[in-house]
Amino acid sequence: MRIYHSEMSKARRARTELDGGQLVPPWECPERVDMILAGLRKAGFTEMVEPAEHGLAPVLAVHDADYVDFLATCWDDWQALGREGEAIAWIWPTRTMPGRRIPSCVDGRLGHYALGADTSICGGTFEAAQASKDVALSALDHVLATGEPAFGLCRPPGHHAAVDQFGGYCFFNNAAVAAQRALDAGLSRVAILDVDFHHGNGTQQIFEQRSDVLFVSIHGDPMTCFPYFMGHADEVGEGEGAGYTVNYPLPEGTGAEVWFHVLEAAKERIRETGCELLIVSLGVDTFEDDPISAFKLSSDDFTEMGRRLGALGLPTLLLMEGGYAVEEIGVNVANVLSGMTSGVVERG
Ligand code: OKP
Ligand code: ZN
Repeated sequence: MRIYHSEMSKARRARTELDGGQLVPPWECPERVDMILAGLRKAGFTEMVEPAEHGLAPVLAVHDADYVDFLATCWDDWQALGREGEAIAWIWPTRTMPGRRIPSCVDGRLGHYALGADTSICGGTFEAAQASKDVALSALDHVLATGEPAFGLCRPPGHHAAVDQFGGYCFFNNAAVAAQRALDAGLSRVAILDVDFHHGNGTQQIFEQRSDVLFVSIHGDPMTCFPYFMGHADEVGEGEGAGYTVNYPLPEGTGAEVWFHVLEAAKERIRETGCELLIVSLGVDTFEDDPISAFKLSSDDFTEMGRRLGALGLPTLLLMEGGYAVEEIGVNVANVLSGMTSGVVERG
């Protein structure tokens, strides 16, 4: 399987994340990229490819132009104020104080465009986000041209990024950008299956009123898990999109037996909806030793995940999302890819 990745993904090296009342080094670190590449090489994957530049047009097809402009200018605006730390949102329009205008100053704009305080903006963030969507788009081009699966080693991840908000380590929604591009290239319907531990709130928000992208997510119950305010089972899409959003929240502590049972239900929804392309938001933070998540999949379970995903028999684009057990992230990702390329196709 072809692996797309970019050295520019490592241009974002944030120093601070607000976590449990403290500023800690971010869990989402550039070392993840090298550990994944090392794991893939060790598993025998040799075809590593740098992405082609795709520009901002595919990003602007799903994200708001003012939001993209904010990401492009935020760090310079912040630095112009002589600030020492990284740019972190700290006040928001809220239920009792709905913001009706977008502030002009950077602190106000941060509150408007951020969905949480966990993710700081630092130098290199915009460049890394651009590299990440180029990785997704180049991997998509390969899948569309060949029908073969491809892996986009996206970093930073994307599934929390909404039409005009960043957070949860995400800036551009790589899976959404790729899905829209596939539709613009002529496909009629695309499935995005999000297996990251955290609910893909951004992907859901981008597509929840549409029927041309089926969004299916298996994740920690938002009653106790980030991002807390989206991902319940009764969120099923709206208007034209009714029935095209499918959420499977699961309790903390969920292990392989239940998780794979739910995966088969998710696959059935994808089969019956008639999708021409499968995009997998591939977080491996469902791993039992993940430091910020709470499912119990083993490294071997990721091989089984790949086999079961491959059994759908659809052209498949795998895009990296989360995974913070850095020592094991390489083997876990490699196992998904190995499982996918080794499997037998089931009949739908
Ligand atoms: C991103 B992805 C830990 C802080 C959590 C947000 C988690 C973002 C997960 N206490 N920060 O879905 O893997
Ligand atoms: Zn996650």
